Amino acid sequence: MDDRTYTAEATPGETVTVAGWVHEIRDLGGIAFLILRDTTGRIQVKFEKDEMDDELVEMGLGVSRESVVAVTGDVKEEPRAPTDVEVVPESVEVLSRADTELPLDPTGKVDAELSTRLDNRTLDLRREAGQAIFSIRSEVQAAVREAFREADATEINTPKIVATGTEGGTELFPITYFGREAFMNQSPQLFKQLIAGSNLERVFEIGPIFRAEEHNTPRHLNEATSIDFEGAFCDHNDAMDVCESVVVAAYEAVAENCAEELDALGLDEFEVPDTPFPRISYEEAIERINVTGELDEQLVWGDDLPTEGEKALGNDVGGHYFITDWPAEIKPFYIMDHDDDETLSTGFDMMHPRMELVSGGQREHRREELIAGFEAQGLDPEAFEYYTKMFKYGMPPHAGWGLGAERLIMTMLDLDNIREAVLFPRDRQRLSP
Ligand code: AMO
Repeated sequence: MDDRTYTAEATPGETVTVAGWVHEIRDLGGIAFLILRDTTGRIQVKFEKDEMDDELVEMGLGVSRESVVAVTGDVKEEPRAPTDVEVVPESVEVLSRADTELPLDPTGKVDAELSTRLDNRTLDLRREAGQAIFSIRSEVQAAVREAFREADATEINTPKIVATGTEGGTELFPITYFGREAFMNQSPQLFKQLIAGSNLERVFEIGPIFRAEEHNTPRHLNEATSIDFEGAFCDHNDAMDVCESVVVAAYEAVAENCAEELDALGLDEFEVPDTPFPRISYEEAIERINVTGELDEQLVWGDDLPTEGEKALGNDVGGHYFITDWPAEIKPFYIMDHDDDETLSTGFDMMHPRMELVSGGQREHRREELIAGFEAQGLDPEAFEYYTKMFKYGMPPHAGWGLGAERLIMTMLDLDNIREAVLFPRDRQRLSP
């Protein structure tokens, strides 16, 4: 739109055209206000009924809430207005009329169920808090990209339609690919490794992953966004260093650039996590969980950590931390074991006190061992020939990790449900919008 001025930039003395949604109409009798909202904030438009053209007054005050209007007029200083300025209108154009009945209250004064909000995301995200989450998400993604570039990593994009799965534990979504069975990719794992073995060496991707999770929980999605890193000539410790720096960079950017958004979310005590994140071995982790007495049954070596166990340990540690040296048998085939103890893997998880955010590790780059690992996990190495083949042509030692973007945002902003951090979540019930 030509010559449009954002409400936040309307300066007294200017004649402007502001455009946005009708947030509220306050009729005080002889005088009435239309509060117009755009992406930068709100501005008051003043109608003095007796002194203004009837048609103009009718146009401005007869319009329903959430209609889209463009108002042209002079900007005046007005200390009684919420932003100290107001517009005295010369013309009002209605660009789109809204129904008088709205499925939810976009001012947020009346609460709505999460499902109603997700069904009406356009309206829902007119609330300041909703807008704040996605502004912060955008800031986080920009900061993460910048941190990766500082770590000399190249951004890549890998296929999401694939012939084989890689992550045990969750099911694959099958699709039909020109008459053949194919799947939606669960992780860029194998592709990022293949490219770490090229001359690009250090790579990252921010992209969708698809998981036919059985669980319908506040922290699982069926389509999530994975922030992935893979670096040649890195071991698991180097990978953890990069992981910590990327997560801290995201927090720092939000602390520095998102004060208003944090305020809209009521997060006045936002803190950048302390570094270094403690690195706790799996063995120590299960001991510490057992000592809390929070679980009905004591954990033993080889158990995966149950959700309540993760929470108990999270409370005990009180900040972000890594769990290292997992039993080899519960980590995927592509994770390398320690040289001096084959029962121990180089796999690690990075945890927020509330939940797991990251899995990673050093990878098995020796072809024979890799193929043996496939067989040990009941996978057919033939199906992964496109991958194992490249290990014949000079595959450097390498390591990496995957971080769930929505879990990062959810924990950073203390959201109760992961769906709050996704525009259009996919879960067992939800396929549209
Ligand atoms: P993993 O399967 O642990 O590891 O996934 C890595 C991280 O991705 C996020 N995540 C999810 N978030 C929401 N809903 C889901 N259903 C979901 N599944 C995963 C979590 C999790 O910690 N290839 C390895 C990574 C690697 O080793 O590089 C992998 O995918 O935050």
